[in-house]
Amino acid sequence: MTQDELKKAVGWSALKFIKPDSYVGVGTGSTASHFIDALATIKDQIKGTVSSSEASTQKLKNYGITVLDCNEVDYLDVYVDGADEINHHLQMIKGGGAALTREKIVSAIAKQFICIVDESKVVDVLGSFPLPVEVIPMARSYVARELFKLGGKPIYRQGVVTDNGNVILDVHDLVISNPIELENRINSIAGVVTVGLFANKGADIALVGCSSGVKELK
Ligand code: ABF
Repeated sequence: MTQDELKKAVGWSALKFIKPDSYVGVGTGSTASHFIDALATIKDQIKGTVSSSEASTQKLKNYGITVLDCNEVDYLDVYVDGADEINHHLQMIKGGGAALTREKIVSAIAKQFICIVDESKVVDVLGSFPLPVEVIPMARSYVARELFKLGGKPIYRQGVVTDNGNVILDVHDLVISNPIELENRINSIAGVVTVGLFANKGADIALVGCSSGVKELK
């Protein structure tokens, strides 16, 4: 199976976690896009969605799926989204699609986070994928210096402005042996909006697309 076929398989397999009359958080990226295709087939069974990006919002609305403002709901029953890397503790690197801030907000209000990935995203140690950090534009150089002190090599993601009007630094060469500690440390740097480490609050279940089928990691 191709990587996209594996992504489609997990995107559709997430439907079994969508209960009637639920509020659904929807992620961003190509795997989440397959989930939206699947969600469209049951759109009349859910109360609505909260989206993690303008791109996903557009796709949801094109299907006629209700998209609610995050401030209209107290919680989400489930959040379904991809990841760039996920370890065996279900901690993740996210943000390759530049949607990490809204993704972390949607994850925060969800009772359950279902991560949908193809097998290439599962790693023993996070960090081979450059760690995205969303930064207030005026603080870009200062934050880069602070990230360098942490042992990383921050690269400015040229030409990218997030849905929130901020910029992204992608931090290379990190070996993330303590994801929670690093998430908290980077969060404390003035000017950082969001770090793409989902470690304090990881996924509850990972659906992993493999050539032998979809496996559940808990
Ligand atoms: C999104 O999923 C982002 O956090 C992450 O970059 C992306 C993975 O992209 P894809 O599913 O296209 O591999 O939630």
